[in-house]
Amino acid sequence: MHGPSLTLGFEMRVLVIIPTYNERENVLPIVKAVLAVTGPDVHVLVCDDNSPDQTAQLVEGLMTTESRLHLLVRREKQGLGPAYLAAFQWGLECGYEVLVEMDADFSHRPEDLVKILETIPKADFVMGSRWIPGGRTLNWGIGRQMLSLVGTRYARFILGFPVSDFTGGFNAWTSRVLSSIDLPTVRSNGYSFQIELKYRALTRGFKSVEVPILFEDRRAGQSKMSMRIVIEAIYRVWLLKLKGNAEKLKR
Ligand SMILES: Nc1nc2c(ncn2[C@@H]2O[C@H](COP(=O)(O)OP(=O)(O)OP(=O)(O)O)[C@@H](O)[C@H]2O)c(=O)[nH]1
Ligand SMILES: [Mg+2]
Repeated sequence: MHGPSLTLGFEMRVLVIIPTYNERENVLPIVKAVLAVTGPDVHVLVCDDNSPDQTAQLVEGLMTTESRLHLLVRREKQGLGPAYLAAFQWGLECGYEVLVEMDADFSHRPEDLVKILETIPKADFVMGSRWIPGGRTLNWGIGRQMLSLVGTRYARFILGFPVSDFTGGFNAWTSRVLSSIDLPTVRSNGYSFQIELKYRALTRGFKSVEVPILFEDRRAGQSKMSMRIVIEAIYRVWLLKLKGNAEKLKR
């Protein structure tokens, strides 16, 4: 269904992290799709916030036959940022060399995961982008498209790095980036989490590449997008900029 399995032209232990909150319709199909397009060096970690819809129990069921699948369950829903921080820490402690962020709802396509992983040898981190030639969104209303585009332009203008999709959440990070950007001090929760990680990596001089992706609106399950997430992104970008300026002055 998703084309040939990925044979990476390099040996690296890869962990694809899928955060979930009430994703019972999506979780097993997305995990199986990722495992199907990748080889033995690529593992999956589902990071669930104790979803009341039993998402984690479904994953546990598949783990009995799938050794490349792992599960991290947290006590309660705390937002995307804290879930990723816990998952990154888990992955780094286990010695994975590439850690990928990927949504459960099929907005991030397994075929684009292959493209992103093939690009990782050329960079310290790779960003999936909806807003470069070859990238696009599908079935997203004009409101969501404008929000995403305006959000990314806003972050780019204030932070001053030429990133085309600052809020995008389909990214691959080498362990050398994640171990040097002081993850325990990251406070962002929603979209601004993606902006903050990218900004921290870029200000430390890490090399990035953007890969075009097709982002399709979720087919099943409930959206967790909220006005709170948007407002957080608006003010966090300024906090990041002010902190960045203060650090420059100290040097
Ligand atoms: N562990 C955890 N996962 C979360 C949380 N919030 C969202 N997620 C997951 O993070 C991924 C992205 O969230 P989405 O709800 O798809 O956010 P979005 O793509 O901006 O919006 P929609 O697709 O419209 O819902 C999905 O896999 C969610 O299940 C959370 O608080 N904890
Ligand atoms: Mg989504």
